[in-house]
Order: sequence, then structure tokens, then C-alpha cells
Amino acid sequence: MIEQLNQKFAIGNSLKFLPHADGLIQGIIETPICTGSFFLLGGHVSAYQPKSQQHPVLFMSRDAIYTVGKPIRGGVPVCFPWFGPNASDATAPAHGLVRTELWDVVEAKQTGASIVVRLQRELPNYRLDYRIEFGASLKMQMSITNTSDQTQQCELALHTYFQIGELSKVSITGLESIAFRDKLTGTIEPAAGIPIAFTAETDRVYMGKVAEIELHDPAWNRIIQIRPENSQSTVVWNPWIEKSKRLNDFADDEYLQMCCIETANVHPDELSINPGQSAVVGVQVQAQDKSILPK
Ligand code: TA6
Repeated sequence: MIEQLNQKFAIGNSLKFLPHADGLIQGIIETPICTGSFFLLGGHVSAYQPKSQQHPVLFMSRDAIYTVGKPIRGGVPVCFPWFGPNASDATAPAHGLVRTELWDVVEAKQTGASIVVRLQRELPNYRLDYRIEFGASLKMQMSITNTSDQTQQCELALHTYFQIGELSKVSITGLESIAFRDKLTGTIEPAAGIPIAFTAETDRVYMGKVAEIELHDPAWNRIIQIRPENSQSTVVWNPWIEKSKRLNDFADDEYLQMCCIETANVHPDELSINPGQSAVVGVQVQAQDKSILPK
């Protein structure tokens, strides 16, 4: 399998496929401008770091489990065709069907200084075509095609885990004017009017389109810019102390090193796709040293 993948899709030393310690297959990117990686399991982007950055952009748990059928804790899990628990089937896996299944590589190419990989996954009623660009920024774009003969409602979330320097100093701007559904209380809260800071378990769905979100990380003197494409929902999550202890694939102290800012279309802004039609949802992630950003 790995030999065929490398024969067909390897790009010099910039993209190669290697066996992961746990028997999974990982695509490894190494270029003059960035490093990155992804698993065929879940179409799961697992690392991204521009050479200009001292620290990884994406968080991966040191207790992550790497097994087909299990989600990988960290990176960018793909939640589809539902987000969270299944509304009608309590036995169905959380966050849908595709993050625990193997995806196929359909294309790999160098575009300028970037490496572009396309992964595909078929499932009942849908085909997913996932374009991932590892370059000066990380670009992820999911094309969802309705292969059934009926209009389909579905949810998508690119459940991105960001690595951070010091949680107590982190703030998120760009969502101040957006009302949110607080998943911990079940209530709809008005726009806060101030940046998001983490002082307790946080699990919110911001409802509305935004042009840009910024994750400010003073401890590492960097700002991560997040530019959604065709996304009506942004999920912001930090498990904090007690939930971290309940996650068996997440170390108790790792809530201090991460936060999730997820580009999504989830309830009440599900996607509705007509037969044979496609919806495209994506996000561009760029890490900048704070000192070089315009004042
Ligand atoms: O995106 C936030 C969330 O829905 C939280 O409620 C929490 O469950 C998190 O996703 C992780 O879910 P997972 O199934 O990966 O443990």
C-alpha cells in the first residue's frame, strides 16, 4: 500500500508516505517553507508549521490513539455528516462517520512553493473531496457532493486544534459581534462585544459568517489568522480541567496548551444540498509573528 502510494503520489522529498508507529499511513510534507502531515485515517491533517514559526500551529495530544475506527485527538478532525451526537441515533459515533474511516489519496502536486493533496471519501448520499494545501498558510477546502436523489441536510466541522503558548494570556477576536449557542448551558447568548478568553470549560457555537478570526498568543508572540470560506458557524472549545480528566486520549494538563476554533456549518446553520449539487466549505490558517503585523 505505501509503496503504491509513493510510486503514484510522492513528490521528491517534499511529500512521502510513511508507516506511522501505530500501523496507520501518514503523508509527510517537508518543503523550504513549511512542514506538515496528514493521516489517511479520517483525512486527518495532523501537523502544520511554517519554517518561520518556532512552534507548531496545530496541537496533537501526547495521549492520542492511532487506530482505524477511533478518532485522533488533535490536528483537524473532519466532523461529517453530523456534528456532536447524532440527533436520532444515540449509538451512532460522535461527530459523524468519516473521521474514523480511511480516505483515498486522489491527487498530490506541487503548486509554486506549496504541496497540494486531495483526499476523497464516499459515504451513503455523499462524496467528499478534500483539498489540503501546505504552504505559507494552511488551506483546507471540503467539497461535499450530494450523490443521492433527494435534498440532504448535513453538518460539517473542520475541528481544528491550535497549539498555544499560555492559555491564560490567549484571546480570540473576530467573533465579538456574533451571538452564540452555549453548549454547556443550552442557551443562546447575545454577542459579548469583547474578545474571547478562557477561564473555564468553553463550548460555544458562534452563529454567523465572519471574514476573519484571530487567535492572539502573546506568550509565543504570534497571532494565528483564520479566514473561513462559506462557513456560517464557528465552534470555540476548551475542555478545561474536569473534562480533560474525562478524556482518555488527552492528558490532564493539555487544556493549557490548546484551544479549538472550528470552521463549520452546524445547527442551526446546517448545509442543505440538492441532488447532484455540491457545497464547498473551507478555511485558511496563517501564523504571523505579532511583531511584523501592521499596527
Ligand atoms: O467541538 C467541541 C466538541 O463538540 C465538544 O463538545 C467536545 O465533545 C469536543 O467536540 C470533542 O469531541 P470528541 O468526540 O472528539 O471527544
